[in-house]
Amino acid sequence: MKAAAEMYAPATSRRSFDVERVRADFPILNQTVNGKPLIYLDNAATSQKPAKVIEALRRYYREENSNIHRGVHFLSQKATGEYEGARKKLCSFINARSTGEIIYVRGATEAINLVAHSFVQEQIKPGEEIVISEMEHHSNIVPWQIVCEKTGAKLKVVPINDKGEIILEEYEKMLTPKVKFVSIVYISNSLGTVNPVKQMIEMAHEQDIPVLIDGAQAVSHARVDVQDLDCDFFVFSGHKMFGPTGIGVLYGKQEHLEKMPPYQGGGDMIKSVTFEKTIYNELPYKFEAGTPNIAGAIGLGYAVDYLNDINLDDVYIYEQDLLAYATEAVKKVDGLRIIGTARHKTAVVSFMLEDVHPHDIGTIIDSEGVAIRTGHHCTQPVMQRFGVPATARASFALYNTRDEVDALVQSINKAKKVFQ
Ligand code: C6P
Repeated sequence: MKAAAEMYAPATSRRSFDVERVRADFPILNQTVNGKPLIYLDNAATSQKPAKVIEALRRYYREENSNIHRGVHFLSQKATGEYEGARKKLCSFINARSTGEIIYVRGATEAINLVAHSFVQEQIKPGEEIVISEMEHHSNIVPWQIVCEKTGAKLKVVPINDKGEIILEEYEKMLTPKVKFVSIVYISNSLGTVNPVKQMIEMAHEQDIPVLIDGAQAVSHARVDVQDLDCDFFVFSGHKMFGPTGIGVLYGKQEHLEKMPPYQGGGDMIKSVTFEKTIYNELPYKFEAGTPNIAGAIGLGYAVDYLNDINLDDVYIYEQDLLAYATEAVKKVDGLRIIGTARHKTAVVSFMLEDVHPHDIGTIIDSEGVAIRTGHHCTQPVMQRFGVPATARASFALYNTRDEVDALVQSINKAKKVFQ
């Protein structure tokens, strides 16, 4: 079985990564905040958008706006072509088998709810179990609690160790015949841990248990291949991968999607309607009721182009270096404790500074132009696990630099002085 590091290790970088050129693609970075150059380190919450994506949205609304799949007129055909073209790009981006396996949704949250409602809730019986981990985002906890409330199923939680890694022995023990579904995060948004999901999927499949992978924090940091992972479902949000908000993807194996009932009813998800009987549309349209986020999907297609041009293998190598640099730099701040020290991490540094509340750190840091997130990051059980009310979280993306890390450290030191 492969370890997470092997799964993530790309072939050697094909060319050098020019971060200044990358930064020039993101107009928002070129501004001052509170009189200081903006240093945006809140990428796990949402990433910034390259000019290519912004321009695609602008062009769509200025020149192409029209409803899709409904008109024979020029604009409708054009919008439909772009919308479906983006689906093709997404299909090859994650290496799905066909575009029928790519369902447009609002984001990772909606995708998980769709699977909970139309796949798990449909089949699970009282006393049967759903397995998640202790490091899940609320989006990968609450939908399962709702399913359990409605069906009498039970939620089982795999514990994590003090580094913030899933305890695989506990996971293995939990995979009993009672378990009917596993839903696990690929990369933790509050700890940065990269989970060995390929191995975890294999372990679940040995017991015939289907697996959903929450890839919300994965797709902008490393290459994802759903066929290689062999996951049953994979979800992600466009806005965390340099695309627009309000658009995301549910990937599902066709064999599952075919059997699942629609999540919502309405226009476009039907082949024919009479009062006696409605025939549902084929995949993926069966799950896309109503006028969708057309501009969002098109913009997301341009975000995929952007990532393909830039090469995610190079991004991975660059960000690993930046994470190592940032980890060493913040560790030098007296009294700072990093929460989440897994062996395999991506670009997140969550920390506590003595007994200063993270919100206070965030406010001081903001006055220096540095944007981080403070709070529980929608992972309250992680905060409980580490015995903290909240953390300060710096999360990096492909446009961040070592100089920005230095500025972060300076501003943390400033916050420290204020509160001493
Ligand atoms: N995490 C963060 O600041 P949506 O809101 O549907 O786009 O994504 C939800 C979600 C699901 N899974 C993981 C691992 C996530 O990180 C998120 C969103 C943001 O960390 C906002 S809370």
